[in-house]
Amino acid sequence: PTLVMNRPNTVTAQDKSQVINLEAGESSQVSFADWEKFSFAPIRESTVSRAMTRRYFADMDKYTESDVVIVGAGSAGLSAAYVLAKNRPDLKIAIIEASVSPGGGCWLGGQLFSAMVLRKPAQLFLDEIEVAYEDEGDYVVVKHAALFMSTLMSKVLQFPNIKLFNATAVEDLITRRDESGELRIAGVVTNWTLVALNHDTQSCMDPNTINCNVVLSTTGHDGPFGAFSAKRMQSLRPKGTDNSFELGGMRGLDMNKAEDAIVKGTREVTPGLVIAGMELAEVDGSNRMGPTFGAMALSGVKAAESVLNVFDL
Ligand code: AHZ
Repeated sequence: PTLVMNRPNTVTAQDKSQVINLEAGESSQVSFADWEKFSFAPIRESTVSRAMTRRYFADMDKYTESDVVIVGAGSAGLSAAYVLAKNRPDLKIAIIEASVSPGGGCWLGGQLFSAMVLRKPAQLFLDEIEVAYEDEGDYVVVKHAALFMSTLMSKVLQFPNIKLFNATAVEDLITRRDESGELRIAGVVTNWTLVALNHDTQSCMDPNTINCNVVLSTTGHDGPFGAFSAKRMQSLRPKGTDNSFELGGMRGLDMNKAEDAIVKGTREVTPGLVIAGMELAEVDGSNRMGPTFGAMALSGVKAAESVLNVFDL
């Protein structure tokens, strides 16, 4: 049998005699049986540039007024994005991820091990996104964390109302004072991550902005890139002032306490800003849970609910 690629997307095995073997571009089939006759459809280099840049700038134009901006494409952020986009196809959702490669700390189960543990009832989220697992009673095991992350990411990226801007960092928050004088988060200030990392070495690299109704921050626990919005809120409302925003600081590891606390605590922490995932441990001073991922998925689910509550819908 010869492998035949029927355009688009379906791959079937067929007997070589059934394959009409024409030049690519002229046929609805490409046979891998005869590489001598193989060639790609022609293209001009500028066409490739335009194909990318036209779409990117159209997306920038479209999402500069978003309904929701999710900061950080780790397990909590992407779980929230999935639930939000699935339930509310009318909302425009921008995901801003500082790294070139989205996924955060969810490519391995822990240390350098592959298998990923999720305590029940987080298996319900795996059922929803159709990731297989072994049932071990109180917990389930996915054979590779990358299977969870790649499946989740692939589903998120297919929603028409989501745009992921990766290699882009949120470097500040847009703030407003409402009539009562309370600070409200009204969007994010962005820059290419490579630019954000070079503000000390170059001048005049002003940022860009995205306005939105609600920011969902899921930037992980404190580190070079972590806990971004929590730390910015602390500096916007410093200790000793009225209405100060103080950070509890993430505590040591306690799986049992940590996972419940993160899911229960996921909320709008200040008007216009919902915080979920491990960034919340820095706000509330809750424990870390280490290599068990159920709380990240379900904190994402609860964050989606909190975001919709901000809209009062
Ligand atoms: O690159 C970051 C990562 O992909 C991204 N990020 C951070 N700051 C950003 C900024 N602008 C844009 N200013 C930013 N993106 O946020 C993502 C965070 O992903 P994560 O996997 O670190 O966070 P999470 O809360 O989804 O999952 C954390 C999982 C746990 S628990 C744990 C422990 O207890 O030890 N450790 C990890 C990694």
